[in-house]
Amino acid sequence: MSARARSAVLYGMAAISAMLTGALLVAVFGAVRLGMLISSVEDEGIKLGKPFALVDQNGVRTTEATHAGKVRLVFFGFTSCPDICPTTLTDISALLDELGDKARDVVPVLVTVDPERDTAPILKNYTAMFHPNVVALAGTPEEIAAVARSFRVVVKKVPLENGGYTIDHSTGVLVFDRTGLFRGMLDSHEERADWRAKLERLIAEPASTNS
Ligand SMILES: [Cu+2]
Repeated sequence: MSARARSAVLYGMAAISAMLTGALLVAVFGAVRLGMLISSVEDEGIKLGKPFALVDQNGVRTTEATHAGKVRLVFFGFTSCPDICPTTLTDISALLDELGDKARDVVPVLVTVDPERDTAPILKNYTAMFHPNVVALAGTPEEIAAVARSFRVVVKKVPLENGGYTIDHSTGVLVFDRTGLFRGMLDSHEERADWRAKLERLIAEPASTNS
C-alpha cells in the first residue's frame, strides 16, 4: 500500500471514528434530555379516568370531584401486597412529611384492587400507618374493575398454592394536577428527588387556568 493510500485509509478511519464519537455524544445527550423529560411532568395534561363513586376508609362516598383543586396521586394496590404498595405509600408519606405545609394540597389516593378483602375498615387500619392525607378507596368488585379499566390500570388475580390469591397490578403512581388533568407518573425507579420536583411544580400551579 502506498503512503498516500495508507493516509487515505487512516483519514477514513479517523473520519469514521469522529462520526461514531459524534453519534455517541448525540446518544448521550439524547439520553440526558430524555431523563430530564421523564423527571418532569407534562406541560399539558390529558383527561384520564371516568367519573366514579367509591367509599373511602371512613365510609364516606368519594368521587372524582371530592378532592378537586388538589394535586392527586392515584395508585392502585391492596393491603396484603407484600412489597410495592407499602413501599410506595411509605415513600409518598416521607415526601409529604418533607414538604410540610406545602403537602396540604396533595392527596394520595390508593384504590384497592382487592375489593373482596379490602373493606373500608381494613383500609382504615392500613392507612393509619401512613401520612394522614392518604385516602384509600373501596368498592364492589364491579366498581373497582370499572375504575381500574378507566385509568388504564392492569389488574390480575393470581391463585396461590395455599389456596389463597395475590394480585398483580400496575405500579406507577398517576399524577393529576389541581384541575384534574393527568400530567404524568411517579415511577418507582426514579429518584425520590424527582418525585419531589414534580410535586412542587404542580403544587405551585393554580387550581384554575383563569385565576
Ligand atoms: Cu401492590
